[in-house]
Amino acid sequence: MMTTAPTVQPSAAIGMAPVVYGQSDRPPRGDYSRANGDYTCAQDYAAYTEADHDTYRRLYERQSALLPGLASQHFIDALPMLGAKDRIPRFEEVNERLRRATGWEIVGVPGLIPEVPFFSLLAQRRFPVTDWIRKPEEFEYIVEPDIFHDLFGHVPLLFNPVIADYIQAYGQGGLKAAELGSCEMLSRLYWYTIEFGLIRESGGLRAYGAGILSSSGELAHSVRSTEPQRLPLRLERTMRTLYKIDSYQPTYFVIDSLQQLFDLTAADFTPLYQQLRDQPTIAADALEPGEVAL
Ligand code: HBI
Ligand code: FE
Repeated sequence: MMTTAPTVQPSAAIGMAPVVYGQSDRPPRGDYSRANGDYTCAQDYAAYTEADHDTYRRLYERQSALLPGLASQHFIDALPMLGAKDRIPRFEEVNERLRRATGWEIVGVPGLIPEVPFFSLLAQRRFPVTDWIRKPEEFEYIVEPDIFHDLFGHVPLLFNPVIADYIQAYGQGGLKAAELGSCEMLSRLYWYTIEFGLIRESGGLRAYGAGILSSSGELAHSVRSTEPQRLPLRLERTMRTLYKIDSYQPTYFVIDSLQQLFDLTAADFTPLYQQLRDQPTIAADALEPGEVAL
C-alpha cells in the first residue's frame, strides 16, 4: 500500500530521510542517507538475505496464483517479462528487457520520495523501485510500498506501450501540477488509476492498479465484493475524491480501456485545476447526489 503524496519540508537536507507528511504517520522506512540528489540509490544486491529472497519468492508465488479472472489480461500477459519469480532480481537484468520493450528503466530508491523528484523520474522514463523488502512477519500486510509492491505491482505494466506512455505523461503533468500547486489533485488521479484502477474486460471487471495487483486480499475484494462502490473514471470526479492509505478502497474507478486512460492525459489540466480548486473534496466512500454506482 502506498502512502499519500508526501509533503516535504524545504529544509529536508538531501541524504537525510525527508520529513514525509501524508496520512501515514509512521517514520519513513529505508535508508535515505544512501540516496543521491535525485533520491535514487544503487540497488545493494549483496544486502538481500536468503530470508529476503524467500519472502519475495513466496509473495510472488501466492500473488501470481490469484491473478486469473481478477487481474487485467494486459498485466497477466506482461508479468512473465519481469523475469523474476524465485529471487529478487537485479534491476540491471530487468532493465535490459524493459529498455528494449518501452524505453523505461527502473531505478532504486529508499522508499517514498517527494512529489517533484518522483514526477521528474517518471518524466525521464525512470520508475522508482523501493530497494528493500518487508520482513517475514509483515508477509500479510505492509503500509509502505516495498520492492514487491513496486516490482510485482508496477513494473510489468511498464512493458505495455500504452501504460508506459501514460506514466511518462503523468510525470510530465506532475511537474506542471507542482508549479500550479495542484499535486494533490493529480496524486488522486494516480491513486485511482495506476495504484487502484479497475478496467472493463471480458464482460466483467479486472484490476490493473498496482496496489490491488500486489495485494492478496484486495485483488478479489476490488473485483468481486459488493462492499465497495465502483464509478466510471471521470477527471472532475476522481481528482476531487479523497483516498485511504491503510484500508481497502471504498471506491474504485473503472476505465473502458487503457487507451481511454492515455487519452485523458492529452488535455492540459490547468483549467481543470482552476475549476476544481474551489470545489469541495469528496469523501472516499461518498456518492454525490444523482450518482449511481456501477
Ligand atoms: N515515491 N517511491 C515512490 N513511489 C511512489 O509511488 C510515489 C512516491 N512519491 C509520491 C507518490 N508516489 C504519489 O503521491 C504521486 O502521485 C505524487
Ligand atoms: Fe505504488
